[in-house]
This record gives sequence, C-alpha cells and structure tokens, in this order.
Amino acid sequence: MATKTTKLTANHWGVGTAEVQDGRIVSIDGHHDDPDPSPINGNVADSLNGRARILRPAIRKSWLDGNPTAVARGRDAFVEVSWDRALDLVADELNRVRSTHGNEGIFAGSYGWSSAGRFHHAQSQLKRFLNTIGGFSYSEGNYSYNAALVMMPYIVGPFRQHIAQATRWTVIAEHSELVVMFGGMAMRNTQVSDGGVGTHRMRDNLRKCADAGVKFVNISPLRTDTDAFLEAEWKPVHPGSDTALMLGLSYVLWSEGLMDEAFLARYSVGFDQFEKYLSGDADGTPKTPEWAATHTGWAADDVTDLARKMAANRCMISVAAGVQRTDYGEQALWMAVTLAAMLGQIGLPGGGYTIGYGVNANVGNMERLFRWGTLPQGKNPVANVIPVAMIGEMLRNPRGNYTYKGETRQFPDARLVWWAGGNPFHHHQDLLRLHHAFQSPETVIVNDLNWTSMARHADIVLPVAAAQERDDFGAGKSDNALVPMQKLADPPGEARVEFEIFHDLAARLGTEELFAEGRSADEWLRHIWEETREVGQRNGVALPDWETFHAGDVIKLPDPSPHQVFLSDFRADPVAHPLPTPSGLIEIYSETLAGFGLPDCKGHASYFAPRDLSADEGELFLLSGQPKTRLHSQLDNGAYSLSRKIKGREPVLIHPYDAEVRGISDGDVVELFNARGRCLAGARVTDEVLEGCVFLWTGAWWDPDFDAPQARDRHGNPNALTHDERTSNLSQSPASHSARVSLRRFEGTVPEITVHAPPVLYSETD
Ligand SMILES: Nc1nc2c(c(=O)[nH]1)N[C@H]1C(S)=C(S)[C@@H](COP(=O)(O)OP(=O)(O)OC[C@H]3O[C@@H](n4cnc5c(=O)[nH]c(N)nc54)[C@H](O)[C@@H]3O)O[C@H]1N2
Ligand SMILES: Nc1nc2c(c(=O)[nH]1)N[C@H]1C(S)=C(S)[C@@H](COP(=O)(O)OP(=O)(O)OC[C@H]3O[C@@H](n4cnc5c(=O)[nH]c(N)nc54)[C@H](O)[C@@H]3O)O[C@H]1N2
Ligand SMILES: [Mo]
Repeated sequence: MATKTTKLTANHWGVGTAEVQDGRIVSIDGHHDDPDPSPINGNVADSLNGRARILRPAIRKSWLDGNPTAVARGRDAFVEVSWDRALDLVADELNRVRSTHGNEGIFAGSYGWSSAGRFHHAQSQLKRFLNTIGGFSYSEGNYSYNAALVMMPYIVGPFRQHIAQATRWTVIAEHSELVVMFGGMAMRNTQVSDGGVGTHRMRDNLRKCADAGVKFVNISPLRTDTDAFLEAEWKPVHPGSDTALMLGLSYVLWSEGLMDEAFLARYSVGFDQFEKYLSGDADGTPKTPEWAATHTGWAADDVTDLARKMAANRCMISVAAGVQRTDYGEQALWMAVTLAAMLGQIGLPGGGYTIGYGVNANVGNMERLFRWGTLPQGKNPVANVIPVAMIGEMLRNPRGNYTYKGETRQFPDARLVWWAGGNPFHHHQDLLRLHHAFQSPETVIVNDLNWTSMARHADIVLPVAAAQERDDFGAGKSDNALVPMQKLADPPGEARVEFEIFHDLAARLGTEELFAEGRSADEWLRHIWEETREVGQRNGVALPDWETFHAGDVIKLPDPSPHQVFLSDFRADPVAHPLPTPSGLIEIYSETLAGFGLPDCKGHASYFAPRDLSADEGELFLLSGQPKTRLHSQLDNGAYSLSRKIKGREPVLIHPYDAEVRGISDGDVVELFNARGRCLAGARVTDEVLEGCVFLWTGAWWDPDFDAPQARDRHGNPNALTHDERTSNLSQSPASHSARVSLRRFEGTVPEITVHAPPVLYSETD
C-alpha cells in the first residue's frame, strides 16, 4: 500500500510542506503558519523530476577525445562515465593545474544562489575542499547590489548594515506620510530571501501602511512594481535617469529655501562643493526641474510639486537595488543620500532614506538574532580576488590590469574554472560574448542538478542532489526561523550530495582528514546544530537537541529590533555614534573618491547619461527584473514557471503603442535584437510598462541556435541582449538594467525550445 507522508523543507522562497508518496514528491505547499506563502513551491516537483536532470557524471566529448577545440564548449555532446572515472579526471586536472600554474590558476569564485541549507551549501563545500589543497582565485561582491556594497562605505557606512538596520515597515506605517520609491517595491521580489524565509511579512506590513493612510509614489518604468492595494501614484521615469530626477528635486529644495541647513551643518560634510554643481556654477548647467525633465520624461512642474511635498511631509525615500544595477548606478545611491540629507529627516522615525527595500522578504521586516552554525570554509592561501561581474573580462585578459576601488589590480590567469551552485549563463550579461570567453580555460568543471546553459559549457559535469533530496537545516541569512530540512526523495540516477563528492576527491588528493575531520555528513549536521545551540544559549535562547528539532516543526525566534529606525543613534548624537566614514559624517563630498580621479565617479553625486554604445543599440529601453514565477534560472522548467510562458517563450511586456506601430499583437512571438545579440520572446501587450520601454523577465534558460544570426536565443533570456560594461571603474558592478533593443514580430517558423532536455549524451561503451 502507498504510504503518504508530510515533510518539511526550506527554500530561498520559504518553508515548504511536502506531500511525499513512495519516495516521490507529490506536491509542495507553503507552511500553514505563513500568511503569504510563495507559489514558487509549485515548480519543485516537476523540475526535480524533469528531463533536464543530470543523472550521471559526464565529460565533454571533444575534451575526452583529446581534441578539446574540435567542438566549442556549449555546443558539444557529452559522454556519461562512472563516478570513479569522473573524479579521477578531476583530481588529475587539479594536480596538473596547480603544479604548472599554482593554485591561483584555479578560479572557483563560483557565484550564485545555489540552495538553502546550512551544511550542504554548494560554494561552502567547494571552497572548503579547495582550501585543503592550497586554495583558489575567487570573486567578491554580488550581482544584486554590488554598487551599493562598494559605494556606501565611502559616504555613510557598510551596506549590509543598511539592510539589517533598515527602518521597519511597522515604523513607517506609524510615522511616515509619504514614501517615494525609486524602482518601486515589487511584491514579487519579496517572496525570496537568501537561505530562507520563515514568515512572509511584507504584504501585511505594507497593508498596515496603506491602512494608516501613508501615500506612495512609484517612480519606476513598471506600474506593477507596486501592488494595487498600495494605491501608489505611478510616475514612470526613463531607466537610468533617477539621478537627474533627484538632482531636479534637490534644486527645488535649494532654490525655494526648503532644505534643512542645520541638519547639513551638523551631520554632513561637503554640501558646498555639491552646491556648485547643483547651481550650475561648476559646469554651467543648473540642475533645474526643467533640466531634470529633459532627462527623465517628467514635466518640470511635477518635479517641483514632488519636491515640495517631500519637504512638507515625513518622507521616506526608498531606492530599489535594481536602480543601481544600471550604468553609473553608484550615483543614484549617492544622490538619494544627498537628497535625504537636504530634507534633514535621516534618523527620524519614518523619514530619511533606505536602499534595498524589496530586495528580499526581510529588509525592513526582520533582523537576524545571532549567527547560525555553518560549515567552516577554512583559509584560502591565494589572495587574488576579482569583482564578481568581471568574470568575462578575467577570461578574456589573463594577467590583464583593471581598476577597482581606486586601485590597479591584476587578473589571475585562470586555467581551470569550477562552478558549483551558480549559473553565469543566467546571471552574467552579453551571453554570446561570455560563450566565447568560456572557450579559453583549459578545464571547466560544473556541479549542478540540471543541464543548465552553464553545465553545457563544462568539460566535466558532476550531478548533485537537490536541497529536497538531503537532510539539513535551513536558517536564512537575514531571517529568524530555523527550519528542519527532511529529505523528501532520493536523488535521481547517480546524483550525489556534494559532501560525498568532495570527500571522495579529498581522499584521492590526500586531504581527507583535513576536509572531513573524521565526520560523516550526519555527524557534521549534528556538529553544526550543536554550534547553533551554543550561540543560542549565549543569547538566552534554548534550542532542542538535533533529533527533536529535525523531526519537529519550524522554530521561530523574535526580531531583536522591531522598532528599528535607521541611523537614529547617529542622529541622536553624531559624536558618540559617528559613521564609519573618514569624517564620521555623511559625505556629500568625498575627498577619498575625488582623490581616485575617476572619469565616472567624481567627488560628489553627479549625473552621467546612460551609455550609448553603438549605432545598432536599438530604440527601446530593455529592463530585465527578477521573475515572479521562479528564483532566477532555478525551476524554469517547473509547472508554475511554464504556465506563464507564451508559446513556450518568456513573456516580454510591451506598451500598446510600441506594439501597434510594429504590428505586434498580444501572444505573438517577437524577436528582440541589438548589436550584441537577439532572442525570441512572447509578446504581452500591456500599459503597465512605460512607452518606449520593454520588460523581459530574467531566468529563461539561454537556448542559443548557433545556426541562426547572432546565435539567436529561442527562449527569451534578456542577457542575450544586455551589455557587459560595468557601472563604473570604481565598483565594476553589473549594469544589466541599462540596455537598448529593437523589436519586431517574428515571421519565421517558431523553433522548439531545446534547453529543457539534455544535450546529446553517449555512454562510454558506445
Ligand atoms: N539581465 C539581468 N541579469 C541579472 C539580473 C538582472 O536584474 N537582470 N539580476 C542578477 C542578480 S540580482 C542575481 S543574484 C543573479 C542570480 O544568478 P544565480 O544565483 O547564478 O542564478 P540561479 O539561477 O539561482 O543559479 C543557481 C544555480 O545553482 C544550482 N543549484 C541549486 N542548488 C544547488 C546545489 O545544491 N548544488 C549545486 N552545485 N548547484 C545547485 C541551480 O540549479 C542553478 O543552476 O542574476 C543576475 N543577473
Ligand atoms: N520571485 C523572485 N524574487 C526575487 C528573485 C527572484 O529571482 N525571483 N531574486 C532576488 C534577488 S537575488 C534580488 S537581488 C532581488 C532584486 O530586487 P530588486 O533589485 O529590487 O529587483 P529588480 O527586479 O532588479 O528591480 C526592481 C525594479 O526596478 C525597476 N528599474 C530598473 N531600472 C530602473 C531605473 O533605472 N530606474 C528606476 N526608477 N527603476 C528601475 C524595474 O522596473 C524593476 O522592476 O530580488 C530577489 N527576489
Ligand atoms: Mo540578487
């Protein structure tokens, strides 16, 4: 008789309650305690059992044949081999590369979200293993808010503190009168938080704001960047022009005597240098509302009106992380701080600014109580670290120089590249260019669940178990829920958990003891749980033993600072609580940044128009935000994700006017193209997007047709079109929201999507 059981699992998109029957997942729903569970759960069962799962270790055919350039990476067939054979090859390659080029020749930055779980975390496992054999080159920062990570310490303080100490939404409900949101507050993004979310609080907290009568202004090219219940005023802006708009707002405050001079004097430095730029004394261009209007698409009077309202009300300025994922994205951040300082409400309940609301489920809703136990990664003796979004540059220019944080640095010469838990053919820009860059390493190794576009660019592919196929526990990086992860099903085929894979490799390389310290996976889990219990005890929180916890329900700990007001200490006493900047104050002008002498980041916030890269750039702005129906590229082949596609393509939002002049109807297959690439997508004609702007969700697996012009992507991946320039020489951050494209109806035969099925596979005996 079939036995049905209910088990718990933790995902980045929340706690899942799974129905399991005969070792297979039947369905996954949210936890009954969660007021707003994520429908992304609806993808899991199909995706885990999908055709794209990697079932056996596989080696790229030409590479195995000893003629690695015969067929390009990303186009080749694979040969399935035994685990012993695959791991022998990996060990040989590691030995060859480190003896000829040193450990710096191994690049294992391996950026990506992988999956939840404190122990079976792909990057931690990979890095711990590589540290036992002498280390590796790596990357720092992220694709999410890298410009903020680099920029904020110069002008206010570390960005992670901004997020952790963001003013709580409950405080906003009580005290704010107006919330001005650059980049909106997309509810779809608040489904997710790195490492997991116990309770989705955002919707209820925003409802409290709406019920309290707080007014919202959504300054974004997309109306649905706020949910209807907020009744936000939609004031769309041209992508990349937020800095110009904020300058126009500042000009009104300045010229109408609405700025808080006492605040500026006490809490900031350098307003006078900025003032010369604002007034036009420095460059002959006063940043008037009329000037702002020419860059933003706003009417000058609307700029004036909004500035006056901001000065007359308790006003929170919110800047979505997406706004800094643009050309010169640092400037909008600096300008938001400058504008908020001029208003003088920083540190007051419901006033000031926050960068990063909406970037995950927890910002403004929860802060972690203490550090959870985790698998230690060990020490990396190799010091070469690149900014994460320079992966393409690094592959193209081994030992080349680049500028970063005011320094000149040198890329490593990466001979072997190893990716576990991330997908550069999802996250990076200009994928055709990346495809060419990925031809240069000698060896590429990928651990993944699925035949993603990245796995297809590997020489050695190692199939791994999914989060739902292993015992672990989840505890989000910014969350306060501890979630038992109970293995729901066995991994398919010969897929294995990463700990076992690295354990076997360490045995081949003589570092088994260093890697495993004599513990099995189960013993490590208990060890890490004990560590969590100990930190809990030190913080006055009693946690049960492993058996009780792992067989039980979610444990929820309280928010340590439910009434948090960002920078309230600093406001109360800037001498006792100085900011960690050189002056201890908000740096409206930064000597440090001015001293770098960069062309694209001056000593104060400045407007630079988005790049105009070539004549074939295209006439429409292209935006590419996070998908509602999945997490990045994860679960793209799940039922919920597939249900929203149009003729199998990713939907692209097109304004009715832009559609009409091109003869495009809702539901048509369209082709987007520019100088770099092209892709197909499904037309969704809607006035929720600004005219002149199209919006294509990220995450459709890149499915290049190498026989078509520019290897046209069949599926609708925006990174077929985005550029691989970074925000600036200061932070070298991704600028994926700044691209332009042309659009037409696709007239040819619509090709099948091939990327959700495996590549051509042989077995070694064929
Ligand atoms: N155009 C454009 N591009 C963007 C963005 C944008 O706004 N526009 N946003 C950017 C942002 S903010 C981000 S964070 C990145 C996200 O980029 P990524 O984090 O790279 O995207 P994911 O799809 O989450 O990739 C995770 C991969 O890990 C695999 N995986 C899951 N669990 C495991 C595991 O246990 N072990 C192993 N080995 N693998 C596992 C999944 O199958 C998947 O292939 O994308 C960026 N790219
Ligand atoms: N469901 C789901 N949720 C997610 C993720 C996911 O993959 N799926 N990914 C998570 C991750 S890793 C991250 S980093 C966060 C990202 O969180 P965000 O960075 O906040 O999200 P984005 O979707 O990149 O951008 C938000 C909005 O900014 C607007 N925008 C873009 N460019 C501009 C501009 O120049 N000016 C203005 N004013 N607006 C602009 C776009 O309309 C876009 O919808 O989301 C997280 N949440
Ligand atoms: Mo992100």
